[in-house]
Amino acid sequence: MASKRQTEKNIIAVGRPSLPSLDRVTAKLEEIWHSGIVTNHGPQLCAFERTLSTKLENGGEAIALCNGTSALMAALAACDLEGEVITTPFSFVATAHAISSLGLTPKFVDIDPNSLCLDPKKVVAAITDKTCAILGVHIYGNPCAPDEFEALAKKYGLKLIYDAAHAFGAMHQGKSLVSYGDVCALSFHATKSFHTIEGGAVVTSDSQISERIKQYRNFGLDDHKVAQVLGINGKMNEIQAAIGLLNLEDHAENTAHRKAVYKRYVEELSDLKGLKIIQPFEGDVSNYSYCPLRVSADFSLNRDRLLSALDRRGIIAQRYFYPLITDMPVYKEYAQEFPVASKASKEMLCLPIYPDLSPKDQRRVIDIIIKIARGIEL
Ligand code: T4K
Repeated sequence: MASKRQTEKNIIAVGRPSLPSLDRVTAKLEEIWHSGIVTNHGPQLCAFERTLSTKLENGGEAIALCNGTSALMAALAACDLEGEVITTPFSFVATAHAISSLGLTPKFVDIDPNSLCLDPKKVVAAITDKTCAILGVHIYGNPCAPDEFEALAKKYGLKLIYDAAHAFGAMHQGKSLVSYGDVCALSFHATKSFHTIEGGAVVTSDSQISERIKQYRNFGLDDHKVAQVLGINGKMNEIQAAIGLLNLEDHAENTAHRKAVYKRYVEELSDLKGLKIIQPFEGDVSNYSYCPLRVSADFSLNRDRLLSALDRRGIIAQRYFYPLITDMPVYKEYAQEFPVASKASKEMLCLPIYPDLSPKDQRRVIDIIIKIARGIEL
């Protein structure tokens, strides 16, 4: 939750939602008010899903839901799974919650040290006859080995589901990241580079999966309003969809601003010993949602002390993701050694990045880090 302090002036937060101008929002609200339809698959939602499906360019269908967690649950439910789902401990806890809340068992596997996503070699070693699916996460919008996992899923007859909460607009080898896997789930939370305030979507090219998702998000009801399967109320309302339509119009421009912010960090911080910004791999296109900085042992402060030093100066970076999911009390039965994930969890720090971050404020962040690196300010 955003603390009171994060809403104070002069605080530089890790992110700020890109908001369409109020006059455009007002025009949309007037449309909605005149229609009298505020939820349950109204005209805004239909227009949003249509535009989104075209924009994502994967030839599949985008189905909007009320948030990314419901989208993940819907994606898993639509695959009709039973048994163990292999996933990463280095993610937001919603990844594991979606698995557990459907009565499936998460099986956590360590990550790759470069991508910080699930490591395909370690996944192979973890597959058993109980495994039904792999749930990879495109951490910070970087691809979770899509080609390797597609091959693995085919070889072992597993479903491949992607948590693409961070991946809207990101590309791998010329293809949208949402094209990979049987189904993938996006988050459109306000902290994401594209958002609907709260919201999410499932993207799939499999028509059977998409029909199941539509039923799941609407209490499991069929066209005669009779529940055929277990479902939830996962519907996105008309105001969320309208904000989505407006934000889609602004998305390219917002991404260009994010990219400029990201590039300035790379230019200014890359030479500092012990600091490394995670950069897109060759052939990948980032959405610049995050600016993930690795603070290794040869930096003058450890990650947590750097976090506090920034915080004391009004800069709120975030430890995405600390603690590991398997170190949280709710998942304590799965606690074990994940050396690569554990190191990442202690070293990664996401720096402020958003389209409206002014060059002056970014300068403040950069100057403090440079001074700390030189031992001038601690
Ligand atoms: N899978 C993955 C991999 C995910 O990362 C997430 C969500 C999900 C699944 C589930 O999707 P959703 O069900 O959430 O759609 C945030 C978000 O709440 C969460 O959506 C997100 N991941 C997670 C990584 O981060 P916090 O706790 O970091 O947010 P908070 O409130 O501290 O906000 C961060 C900064 O943004 C603050 O410093 C202030 C600023 N802010 C925030 C909000 C909400 C604003 O300026 N305005 C705002 O309205 O969790």
